[in-house]
Amino acid sequence: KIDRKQREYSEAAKASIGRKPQLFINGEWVDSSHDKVLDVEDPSSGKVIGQIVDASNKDVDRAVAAARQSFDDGRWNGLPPVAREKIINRLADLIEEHADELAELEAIDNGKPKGMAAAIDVPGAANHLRYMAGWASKLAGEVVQPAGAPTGTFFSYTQREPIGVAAQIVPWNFPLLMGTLKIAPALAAGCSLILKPAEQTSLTALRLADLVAQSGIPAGVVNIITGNGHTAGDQLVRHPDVDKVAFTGSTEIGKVINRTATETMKRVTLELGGKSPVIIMPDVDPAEVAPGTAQAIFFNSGQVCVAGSRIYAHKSVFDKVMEGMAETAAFWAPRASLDPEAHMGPLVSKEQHDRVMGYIEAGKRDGASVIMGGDAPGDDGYYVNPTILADVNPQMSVVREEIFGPVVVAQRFEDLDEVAKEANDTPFGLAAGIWTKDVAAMHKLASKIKAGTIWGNCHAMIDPALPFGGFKESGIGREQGLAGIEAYTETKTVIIKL
Ligand code: TXE
Repeated sequence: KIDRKQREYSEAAKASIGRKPQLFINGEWVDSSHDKVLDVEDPSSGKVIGQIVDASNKDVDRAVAAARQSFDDGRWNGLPPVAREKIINRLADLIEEHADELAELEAIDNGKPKGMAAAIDVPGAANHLRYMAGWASKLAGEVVQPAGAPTGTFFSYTQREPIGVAAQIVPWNFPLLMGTLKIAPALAAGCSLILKPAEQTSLTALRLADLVAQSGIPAGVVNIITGNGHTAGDQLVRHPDVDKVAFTGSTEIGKVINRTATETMKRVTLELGGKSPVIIMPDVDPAEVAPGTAQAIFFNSGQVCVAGSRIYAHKSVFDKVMEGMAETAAFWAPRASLDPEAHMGPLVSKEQHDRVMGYIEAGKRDGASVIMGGDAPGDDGYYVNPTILADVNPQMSVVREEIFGPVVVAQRFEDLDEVAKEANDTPFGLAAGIWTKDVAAMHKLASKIKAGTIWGNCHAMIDPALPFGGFKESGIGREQGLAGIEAYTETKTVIIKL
């Protein structure tokens, strides 16, 4: 049962939560043009704890104008790259200096355990900034010999230039991490930007704005505005002075954004939903594998785009893997996010809670059997017990659709060629996990699975240096690595006749 005593906030968290609803535009905290606000909820208790601005179209225009001006006058992209690198690293230092406060705020706002936020989200945010800061001074074009002209008759080269103003729209599952993951390459490339966090989880992005102001990033380069997606988000995507849109969220909204952005030919990167398969081969030790495949789905309450939500275990190890996963139930039992014992918190919102419970009920109705969980603790927060459904078939909604909760569907397989087909039988293509000691089988299967990232004997190992993105309906483009910063540049070719 949920320990209600573990819900006391620190003074620093109270100060952040109680701040006046404002927007961070042109290096300053400003009031909205209207008085519409959105409630901030603590999903561990279901209580409203504060308010944020629901930005108006005028607010969005103001933020875009600030970004545009800061880009056009070169106050950031005109700096020597090493100067940008130093300032981005300073922002990473500030995040590390405020690590405990940011982890607590994230836990309160999103519901994830504070220990997880402290171990994953906050250091990850600093790492993404540091990694991309280094690219600022290393981005370069190349000298290219024209194929149809004799050597020495033309001198031609390419150069990488920042795209301009980027609108960055992020979801609620890793609010601070997603926000910094988006701003890091944009800043390193020399872009100016407007970041819009999700309406459910804006507190750490607002605190990040304070740190941006202290970091030495010039005013107007980073603007952070809160508000609804279908209003403020949509206005950002439509705005003619925005050159690029970077979005992480649902495939449904990704399609809408892609269509809207195309009208003004904006550059677009989209990181969307997934239904990632986890394939467990016959040679594994089930006792070793089960904690890893449990973590693949239950980490962050399953609210992870790459969550290992479809298990395909070879029939010879299926039962043992299921037993091993069921033994992790106590470890993953949901607790309040500030409970030091928590490994899994509530879901982010009532909407998400009801959505996930709706899928579980649909699975049961369709004939799935419940190996573990399948219910909710019934507290006033948005908790769902970690759930494993078996006896499912490929037509069921629990197998086909992204649930985005602590719910995994488990199936047996016999034939290796068949399992690749089953794993690929999805509109998504974000990630996959393969568990085996057989190196050749691992590589063969890795080449057959249509997904942007394949993990072997691990899951959700995400790193700033490794390109990340989706095949099929899981997205467009890549974030992180060199590809991640190149996505914030245009290539210019210069050809000079000698
Ligand atoms: O996502 P939305 P929601 C999936 C997951 C989840 C489902 C619904 O399956 O259950 O989506 O979540 C902004 N123009 N993922 O409804 O709506 C919005 O304000 C511009 C997977 O919360 O996609 C928020 O900042 N922006 C995913 C962001 O988009 C718009 C993570 C995400 O919200 C907009 C989140 C519009 N018209 C959900 N409408 C992942 N890939 O990790 C909304 N937004």
